[in-house]
Amino acid sequence: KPVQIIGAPVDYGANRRGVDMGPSAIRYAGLADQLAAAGVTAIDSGDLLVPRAEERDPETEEPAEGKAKFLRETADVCTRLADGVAGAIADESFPLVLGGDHSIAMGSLRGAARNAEIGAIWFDAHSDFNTPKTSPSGNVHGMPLAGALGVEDFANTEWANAPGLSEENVVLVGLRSVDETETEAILDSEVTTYTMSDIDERGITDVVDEALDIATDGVDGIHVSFDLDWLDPKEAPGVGTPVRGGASYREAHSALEIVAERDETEGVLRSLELVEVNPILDEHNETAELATELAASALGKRIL
Ligand code: DIR
Ligand code: MN
Ligand code: MN
Ligand code: MN
Repeated sequence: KPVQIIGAPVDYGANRRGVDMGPSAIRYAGLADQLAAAGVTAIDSGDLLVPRAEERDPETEEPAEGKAKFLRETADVCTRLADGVAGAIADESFPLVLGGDHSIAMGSLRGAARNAEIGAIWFDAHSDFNTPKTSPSGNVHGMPLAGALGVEDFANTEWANAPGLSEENVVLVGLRSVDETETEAILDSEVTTYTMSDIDERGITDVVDEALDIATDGVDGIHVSFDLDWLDPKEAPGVGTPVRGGASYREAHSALEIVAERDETEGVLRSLELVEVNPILDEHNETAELATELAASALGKRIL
């Protein structure tokens, strides 16, 4: 299956800080070569057109209550991204979405879930389970999982909801920064969570194996959403909200190699996204480089 690269140069989800340059940085870091090394054919469909944040008013009329900066703009991009992802799948290619901040995951998930039941694995330091009402920051990159699942005030936000995605098939891996406002919603939901402590105790292979069992149970395929801040900031300094104590370089590769192995035997992987690479905060583009390597691991690159 050919891979279709879709760039989403979005930085509405947090205060403008350079994450919109992520797709360029990842391509510049050698994505095409890495994908070739993984033995996959790639078509690059370029970047979605994203209006400059500076030319937009971050205030938005909806939602009636709460705060979510650039929600209108996010809705517009996510709607087009959903079409792109669904279109790639309909064309029998594999969507590889490059962020941009994590708000774009609502578009990816909605697209991947079009005419399908899907699961999702969320590799992230954060749970991204805030809503406009609960968010302490108003940054939409802290909300996409709640949006896709239609949690609380997102219940009727059609552009954000992915009806084919059920909570029972959603797994968060490697949590270490959860807002108080998110905790109750997560515990009230049917999603499965693994914190960094779970990885410490059980090891990455065991955790990811179990995450795959849960995410793939009874669905047509899974979406893997990979926030680069899942890794420890020593490995991935080029992210907007680094949190100490993250996954190591080897754990990250191992996690995605396990995903690739499961995909080889069971064909479970439906779409993949890599988000939150910020070249302005990075050191010599190393986080973007890491993203290219991780894409290759997820898509089946092997040492021998
Ligand atoms: C925080 C940060 N929980 C918020 N979220 C981040 O703003 O809602 N998600 N950084 O990736
Ligand atoms: Mn995130
Ligand atoms: Mn994060
Ligand atoms: Mn984020």
